[in-house]
Amino acid sequence: MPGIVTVNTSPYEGQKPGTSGLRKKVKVFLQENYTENFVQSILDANKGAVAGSTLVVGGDGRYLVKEVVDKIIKICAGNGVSRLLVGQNGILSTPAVSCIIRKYKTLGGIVLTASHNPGGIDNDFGIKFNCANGGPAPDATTNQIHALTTQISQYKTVPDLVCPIDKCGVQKFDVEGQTFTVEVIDPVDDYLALMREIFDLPAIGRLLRGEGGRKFNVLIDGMNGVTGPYIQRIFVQELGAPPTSVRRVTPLEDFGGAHPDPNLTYAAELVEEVRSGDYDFGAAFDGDGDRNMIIGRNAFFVTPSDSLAVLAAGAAAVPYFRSRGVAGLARSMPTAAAADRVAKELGLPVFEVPTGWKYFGNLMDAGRLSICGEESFGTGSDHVREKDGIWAALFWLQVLAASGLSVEDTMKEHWRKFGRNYFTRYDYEECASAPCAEMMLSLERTITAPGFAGSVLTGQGKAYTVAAADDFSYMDPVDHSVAMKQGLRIIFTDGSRIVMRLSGTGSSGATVRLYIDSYELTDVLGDAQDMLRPLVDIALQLSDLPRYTGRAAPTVIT
Ligand code: VG1
Ligand code: CO
Repeated sequence: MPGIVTVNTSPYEGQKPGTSGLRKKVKVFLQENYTENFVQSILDANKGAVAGSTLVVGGDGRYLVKEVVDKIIKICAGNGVSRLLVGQNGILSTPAVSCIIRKYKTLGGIVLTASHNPGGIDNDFGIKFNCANGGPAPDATTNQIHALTTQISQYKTVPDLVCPIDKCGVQKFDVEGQTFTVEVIDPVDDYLALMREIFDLPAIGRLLRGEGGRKFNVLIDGMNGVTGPYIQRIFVQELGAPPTSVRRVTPLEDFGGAHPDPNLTYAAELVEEVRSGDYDFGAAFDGDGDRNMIIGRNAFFVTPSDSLAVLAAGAAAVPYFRSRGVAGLARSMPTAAAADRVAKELGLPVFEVPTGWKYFGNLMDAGRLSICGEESFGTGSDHVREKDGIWAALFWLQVLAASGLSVEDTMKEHWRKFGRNYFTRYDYEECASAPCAEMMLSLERTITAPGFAGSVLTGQGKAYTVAAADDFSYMDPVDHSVAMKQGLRIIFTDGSRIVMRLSGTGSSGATVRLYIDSYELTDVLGDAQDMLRPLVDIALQLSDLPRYTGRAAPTVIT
């Protein structure tokens, strides 16, 4: 009979969850008790509720996931958790974890992922706690977890408990007289069941198989991340798309060396294949399956902010929204305001929240928000409490099946009706931290100085008048919690915006994100980079970014 052992430990600095969980280099997590400390702190933050509870555990298949699942099983056993639902081989996409937490009404879940960050022994790992609503823990909880990591002196574990996770099934253990159950579950079953409830999958299947005249060729790219098994099951087995319509569908510990971030830079392989092949639709997802990139024939690119707006406008094509209606829309602050125009047309409320999916949860739980998104390739709804890549691709296909249009024509129709929010994001990845912090401070001083509002800024000969500028702060309309310092923004009188913030998901150094959003009512077919160059110029001059970062060009342009 395996027994509980109390292990003495001491705190590590810096176990502070960022935008979405604790993300560090694998080697940091490999330090003695580093992972154990954080997991014990998660459980301690739920004190009182842990004994007798059920938790979900799974991750994106990256290096270290299996080892950490094993540690979590042992620590949960040591802390009186009564049941764990664990994805087979440790595999569960982030939206699937959210789905399973909600379906089985568990206390929460532990997600092992660094999402879009590269994997492998020299790259990143991450641990995130999701609450009973299925969503990422709110700031109050992550702050509490962090506080506990600074004081931890012991953790409890059951070192002799042996629990293989390579086969589905129920395993029961007697831990000092209490039954501890580990249920290894199929990673896809529950998620697929939910997709069947939400969508008219047979209609999407007919489109993909070319029944009814119109053959629609898709190419779905798992980027060697967690979505592989989901893509196989849903697109090939369930919808009957040919096996050639999927690629990179085996989860690999290092993502095959890929940077599993679905954007034009890191998903260039997919873009090239769709551009040169006979494809009507391409989609790629990130390492943990919550992000999506959508492209059309000839690799026509859909900006995530536009994707949110198109899906919101087309929600009636989806049985889930037809029967429940749409209560409201939301986007993160840096996301272009295209969805706001749809909300206006449909008479719906629209919420602007800080960056990070955790800020949508309360609104969804309160029944005020149905569909939301972020410019960072995140789209989702209240079917779970995470963004959901495969759901977004199915949503697009449902809309296209109903309209009979191509991706490009759908987008152009949308712009003709609503006007277009041109959007671009420049990422300067892994810069030195100190000068970036200094740059942000200096920019904040500039834009909050008296007289800045009302001033005229010029880039490439085009003049813009500043209407307002601030460091974005947000009060949650449901629980009135406040999040401060969520990004510097300059809003011009024509509605154009410049936003600058530092990333909260990197594992080392600083990543600067510069977002530009500008609205045109009729001039909707221009090139985004051309249209936005004047505002980019203004942003670079004002922030002095090239000098502070030493970078003449961004790492990624979206
Ligand atoms: C980024 C994105 C943000 C997203 C977050 C988590 O955060 O900007 O919109 O919610 O990643 O996505 P940051 O702080 O680096 O800008 V995921 O797919 O990494 O969980
Ligand atoms: Co992700």
